[in-house]
Order: sequence, then C-alpha cells, then structure tokens
Amino acid sequence: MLGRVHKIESKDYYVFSGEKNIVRCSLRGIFKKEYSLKKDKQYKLDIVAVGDVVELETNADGTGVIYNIHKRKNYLSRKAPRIKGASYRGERLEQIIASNLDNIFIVASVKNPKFNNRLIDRIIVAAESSHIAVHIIINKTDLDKKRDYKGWVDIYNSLGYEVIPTNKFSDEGIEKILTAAEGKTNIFWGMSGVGKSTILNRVYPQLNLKIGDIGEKSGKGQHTTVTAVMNLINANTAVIDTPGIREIDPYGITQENLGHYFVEFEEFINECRFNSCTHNHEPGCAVQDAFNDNLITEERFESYLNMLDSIEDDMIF
Ligand SMILES: Nc1nc2c(ncn2[C@@H]2O[C@H](COP(=O)(O)OP(=O)(O)OP(=O)(O)O)[C@@H](O)[C@H]2O)c(=O)[nH]1
Ligand SMILES: [Mg+2]
Ligand SMILES: [Zn+2]
Repeated sequence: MLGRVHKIESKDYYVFSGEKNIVRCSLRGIFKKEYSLKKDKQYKLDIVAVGDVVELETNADGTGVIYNIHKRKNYLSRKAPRIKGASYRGERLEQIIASNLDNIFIVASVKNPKFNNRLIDRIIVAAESSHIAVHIIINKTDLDKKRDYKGWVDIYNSLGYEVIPTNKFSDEGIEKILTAAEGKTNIFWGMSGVGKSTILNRVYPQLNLKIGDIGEKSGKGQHTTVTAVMNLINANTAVIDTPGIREIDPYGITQENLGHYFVEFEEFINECRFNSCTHNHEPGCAVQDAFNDNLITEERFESYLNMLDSIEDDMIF
C-alpha cells in the first residue's frame, strides 16, 4: 500500500493511506540497521521525513510497517543545531524539515516577533537550492499602522516573489494563499510566533491547529507547534505546518555557490572576472558593480554578505 507521511513522533510514523485514513507505522528494522552501520559517514539526521511517499503493509491490529521509502523529488533542510547533530568530527548533520514540496510560504510578522529580513533571505536560499517556489507572507499588518512593511513588499516583489500581507482581523490575503496552494504540497516556515498556525487555520478552518497564547512573558516565542505535520486538504493539496525556528543555516551552501540563490545576482554573476567570485572583495566583480549602480538593493546585498560570512565548511560530499 502506498502512503504519505503525516507526522513523526519519536519512533511512530503516522502515514496517510488515502485521504482520510491515517495508519500508525513502525519502520522496518533493516532501515535502522543500515543507518547505524553508516554512522561514521552519516550526513543526514532522519531516515524518514514528513511528506515522504512510503510503502507500507498493515498488521491485523490496524498498525503498519513502512518497508520502502520512495526517492524524494526534493526536500527542505537546514544544518542541524550543533548539540543534537554534531557527529564525531563536530560537523553538523543535515536536518530534513519535509519532502516532496512545491511551494514554500515563508511567514514573517511586522512585529512580535520583529520583522527579520535576514531570516527570510536564508529561508529563500534553502528553498531556491531545493527548487521550491517561494511565496512570502507578511503577517500581523494590524501592528504596523504606518504601513512600513510595504517597502519590503516592493523589494521582494521586484525579485519576482509573491508577497501576501495578512492579519488575523481581516480576510486580506486568504484567497491568494488558497489559490497558490491549490493542487500542491505547501510548507509554511518562519520564526516562532509569527502566526503560521493562525494563518493556516484561517485558510483551512477544518485544521483547527493549536495557536500560541498572547501575553507570553518572554516575548521569545514558545514553540506552540512542536513537530512538522502534513495535512491533506483534498486529494491533491497538502499543507505542512512547522515549528518556528530562531535561526537557519541552509545545508550544502558554499561561499562560491551562495550567490546563485540570490535571484537578482544571476544576470551579473557570469560577468565577474573570477569564476569563484564570492562578490565580496574580488576585483572585477559585476555583482558589486550592480550593487553600486543600485541594481541590487542594500537590504539584500547586506543580507548576502551576512550569510556569506557565516558559512562554515561543510562536510566533503
Ligand atoms: N496582532 C496579531 N496577532 C497575531 C496575528 N496572527 C497571529 N497572531 C498571534 O500571534 C501568536 C502566535 O501565533 P501562532 O499562530 O501560534 O504562531 P506560529 O507561527 O504558529 O508559532 P509556532 O507554532 O510557535 O512556530 C498568537 O498569540 C496569535 O494570536 C495577527 O495577524 N495580528
Ligand atoms: Mg504554530
Ligand atoms: Zn562577483
């Protein structure tokens, strides 16, 4: 039987078999065995990810066993936080967030938590490098009476990304999300507390996802959503709600290839004098020229340099 992974809770894999039916599965032992054998050269943290297409057989008691995992069309990932993912050489493993994705809705809020364009740009890099179509939701517009967020709408629109302003007190943007998401697998990702679950509940009231409390003391966001969960809206449409993140280092991005995931650099990159140009200090850099000519915004160029600076050496592939 074919299925698609709905959510993972420690060793339990919940799998959609059909649109309405969820089977609690375990993983056939062979996977775990192969996995631990490879431990020393292990790159990835997870064997199975939310969104995976799997083959399962069911037991008499209604539970199931996953015996095959189909090759992923693509997946979204990041470097695992150091403590959890550190292997014996202290490298960071790849943490897979979800697989087989068409769209990502990057959710940010104008305030509470503060708008963070660097985080958006990091998620864009992760998405672009995995060939996932980017949409940006700017939520909590009710908290920005001066409408300062519109500058960001212009910046991201000019890059070709759809930007959807929303707030929980109006229907603005709901229809746009519904339309873009229809017939696709969609993941919602962003900082904790920006309103991912709130938005999903408004677009698909049947989901009834848990929402964070207002008036939390720290203002830090307390991770109301704790694991990624894929829900089916209809036979062809799936949405994945995710736990909020504080930071993201995209996996597998090097200083030399980072520029390729900043879409507005693309037309200049081939004009750089050096093939390995990182568009930072090198002479004859067409990207820096473009920035100086105001063809690339300061916001994005700074974000690029910030990211370039934070890239550490990946494992050798
Ligand atoms: N003022 C305002 N508050 C909002 C809006 N949308 C959501 N909130 C509030 O923001 C808080 C967090 O909302 P959630 O939907 O739980 O946020 P989340 O992104 O799912 O958070 P995590 O699950 O922790 O990642 C809740 O108190 C919501 O009521 C909005 O448009 N305006
Ligand atoms: Mg949530
Ligand atoms: Zn360059």
